[in-house]
Amino acid sequence: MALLPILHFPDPRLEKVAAPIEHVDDEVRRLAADMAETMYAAPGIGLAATQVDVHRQLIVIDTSEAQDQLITLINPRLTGQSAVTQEYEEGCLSVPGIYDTVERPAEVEVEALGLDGKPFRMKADGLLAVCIQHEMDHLQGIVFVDHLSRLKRNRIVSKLRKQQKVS
Ligand code: K1U
Ligand code: ZN
Repeated sequence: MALLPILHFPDPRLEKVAAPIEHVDDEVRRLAADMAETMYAAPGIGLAATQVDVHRQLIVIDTSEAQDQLITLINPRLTGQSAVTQEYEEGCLSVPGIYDTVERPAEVEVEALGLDGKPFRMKADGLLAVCIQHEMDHLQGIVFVDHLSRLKRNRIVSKLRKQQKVS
């Protein structure tokens, strides 16, 4: 297994739209394992392939306290969402040190392929619903700061560009 480098906003590669995975093979399972290792090491509760510069529809998530409930979603598709919304202060491994509130549907239903290549459905609420939507956004080239006002987003871009110049 290997730790993968994570792209940092505003890297334009974070704006790429991920392609569906046609075959769930050993290469995909290895990428999923490397992404899980990278997520746990960061530490984080989710990671999308886009963030490690692989533009394929693959997400890993673990929102459990003990970090022992890994969920892998391949080609995830939103099949339902609640009208009721929730606000959550989100963070992102690609936007280090920045946290801000995003409003999203409180409950979602998702269909995806598992590591065995078989389709499954899951319902989520609370933090898991937030994280699924945040990671699915990454696969569409959307970062959580894109949900903030233009003013806030521009301030974050300037701050991170300055930090990236000195580091
Ligand atoms: O997409 C990512 O970069 C992962 C991101 C997921 C996320 C967090 C919060 C709301 C929505 C989505 C993170 O994991 S940021 C780090 C983080 O939240 C965390 C780190 C250690 C322990 C607990 C949480
Ligand atoms: Zn993120």
